[in-house]
Amino acid sequence: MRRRYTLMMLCCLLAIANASAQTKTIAKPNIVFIYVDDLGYGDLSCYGATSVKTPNTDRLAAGGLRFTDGHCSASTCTPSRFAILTGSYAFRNKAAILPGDAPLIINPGQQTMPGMLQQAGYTTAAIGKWHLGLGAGHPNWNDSISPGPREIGFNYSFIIPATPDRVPTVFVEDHHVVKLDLNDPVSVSYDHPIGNDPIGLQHPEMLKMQADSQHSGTIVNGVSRIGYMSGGHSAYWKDEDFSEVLTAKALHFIEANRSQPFFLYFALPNVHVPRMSNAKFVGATQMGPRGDDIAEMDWITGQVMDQLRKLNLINNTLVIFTSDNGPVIDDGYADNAESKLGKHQAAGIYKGGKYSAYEGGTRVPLIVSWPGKVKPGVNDALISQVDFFRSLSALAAVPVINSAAPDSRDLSPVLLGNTRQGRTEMIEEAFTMCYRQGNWKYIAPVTQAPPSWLANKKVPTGLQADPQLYNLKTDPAEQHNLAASMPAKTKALADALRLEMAAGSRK
Ligand code: NG6
Ligand code: CA
Repeated sequence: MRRRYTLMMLCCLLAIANASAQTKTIAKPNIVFIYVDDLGYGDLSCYGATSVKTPNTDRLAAGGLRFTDGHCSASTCTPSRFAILTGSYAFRNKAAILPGDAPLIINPGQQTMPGMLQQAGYTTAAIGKWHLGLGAGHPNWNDSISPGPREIGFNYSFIIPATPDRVPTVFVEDHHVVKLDLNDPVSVSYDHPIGNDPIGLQHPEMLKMQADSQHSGTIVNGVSRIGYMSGGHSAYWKDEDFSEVLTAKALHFIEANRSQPFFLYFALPNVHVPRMSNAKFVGATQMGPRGDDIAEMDWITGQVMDQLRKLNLINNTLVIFTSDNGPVIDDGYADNAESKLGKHQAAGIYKGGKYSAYEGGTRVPLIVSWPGKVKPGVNDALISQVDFFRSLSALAAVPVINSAAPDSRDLSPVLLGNTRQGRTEMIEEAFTMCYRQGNWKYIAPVTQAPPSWLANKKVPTGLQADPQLYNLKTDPAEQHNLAASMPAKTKALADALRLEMAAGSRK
């Protein structure tokens, strides 16, 4: 009797141990998030590009799941990044493109995606472009810079504070500017020139590429930037070294954390302006610096995948590859991107691109891979990056606290390729609000004047005084505005958008 009881207990214990071992392997994949900057729907060969070859990204897509209706939440960077990390649409926080000395726009008290994973035992890192603000605004770059990534859930950070075209042109590692000499302190201003360094407006002869007036501030590495900066010369980055410096940091983080669950948020500066690839990639394509920067981006992706393979982590790592907004060809620097574009369609068949309310603004490449878990193929489900928060929480079996991630939906079955049933509706932001409902797309009339520099962009922005309605099934390129002929449908979508904006709903 006693023996039978012991045997029963032993079986029970074994069953429990087995179950928990299983939850461990299933529940805590490493997560590597490769976030490319300004990469358009048509910029990869696996999405139809022929003027540039992206073999590493194509391989990721071939072994994983490639989405055809995946969206960043906005057609510019800061809002999209805010939405990913908080699970909240950016308009709820009025998050817009930030200057390089803006305050951190994510509240350290709120649950964030990295914070949630950290609570579940993940080691987390943000490497690459940040652009979500630092400190309380106008931080002292010569001191400890806080709050920043470390205060919102990242164990480690090595960042470009804003964008490659904005000062300060220095890396910040955790709380400090890298290689700073305190005898030559950094100051930053976005209102008026400071210090003695030349500025582009006055010294165009010193420039590697000419720039528009907004990009004509302090010259660093032969390129004039947005904003003014003095000091910090020993800490200046060299744009051509971005790929090597950042990739080395990412590979090191993966190796150092190989034996425990990790989350790597790897935000590449490619293919944002100024496009200054490493010499290894200059001339890699016929498209000039923008094409070469795509080739370099593909190499970086290959390096990350090779590292995962080499360390035998590939089967236990969920890789998500996507972009923060649609493509832009001329974004302020004379880099021949327009003249060398040829037949390349950076947004594929879609209209518009970065800054645009049309599909080209937010429909971006989205590839997910996790061998053995994600069913390979192509998926046309509607999915937004704002959904990663709750989807990852489900995949990693980590609870989201109630008030967090109000706009995020758990679409983990979609990410795993188990269903094509994604969102039925979705908000898109682009200096106005857009609303998808199935194949219908509504673009609200503009209510506020967009930034004046937007008027110089060649990209169709979709910003109009009248409402727009498109049927993406029959008119994916948004050529026929049906708002006037379908007033009831237009009103229904406008009302649904207003309701969702007012509610902050989670369905
Ligand atoms: C714009 C800049 C553009 C780019 C963008 C941010 C001008 C005229 N243009 O304001 O060059 O920096 O902001 O890009 O200033 S993003 O990908 O980070 O959203
Ligand atoms: Ca961007």
